[in-house]
Amino acid sequence: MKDDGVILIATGNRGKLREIQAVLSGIRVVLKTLADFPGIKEAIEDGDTFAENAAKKARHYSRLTGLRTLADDSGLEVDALGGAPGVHSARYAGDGADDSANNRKLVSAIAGVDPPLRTARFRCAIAVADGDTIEATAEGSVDGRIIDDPRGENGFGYDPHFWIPEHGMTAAQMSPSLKNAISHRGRALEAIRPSLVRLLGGRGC
Ligand code: ITT
Repeated sequence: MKDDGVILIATGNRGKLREIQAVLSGIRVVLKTLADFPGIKEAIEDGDTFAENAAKKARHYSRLTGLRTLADDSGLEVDALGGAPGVHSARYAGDGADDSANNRKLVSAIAGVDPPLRTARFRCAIAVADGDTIEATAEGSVDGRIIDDPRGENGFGYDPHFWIPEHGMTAAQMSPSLKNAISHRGRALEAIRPSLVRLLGGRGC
């Protein structure tokens, strides 16, 4: 039987990891990360949906480590680009692309589209696996618009180009706590929290 007090947060993305750790800090559990497993083989993310990829990652890392594992698959869907970059968000500008290259490609792809038609959303799917068994899943999203000029220094990824009208700022201008309160990831994590607390032996604060 799994050690109920330990969970692996299986992401190689430091921005995601920071946000997940902050939201889960209220649950009394030991959070392991991939840094605890140097050289671990990376999961293949070849699913068509965020939910499929989250489940693939959670199963993959749980099988390899023997730990209960939480994985996040997320990305940006831009309506004027037919939903791109979607599940390819991390590699939009090519394999190994960094955030700046992805953002440059985004801004150039959307050039000439009128502001009212620049609607977009971040989506996040989270899965918790124990070996091959998916024990819990949740999804969250947040709506916004794509702007040409980056604003803000916080967050990661596409945040500086993702304008959230209700807040009058980009996701990169938000404090970490505000972003976690309203973001796709924050919402998915809140939705999965009760299942996590149950799976982890009722160790919620
Ligand atoms: P892991 O698979 O190791 O978790 P990854 O970065 O490859 O890390 P994904 O395949 O889920 O993760 O791709 C997510 C990409 O979507 C991420 O690299 C960003 O480009 C973008 N993204 C997701 N959430 C975001 C957020 O909160 N703010 C900005 N960009 C985000």
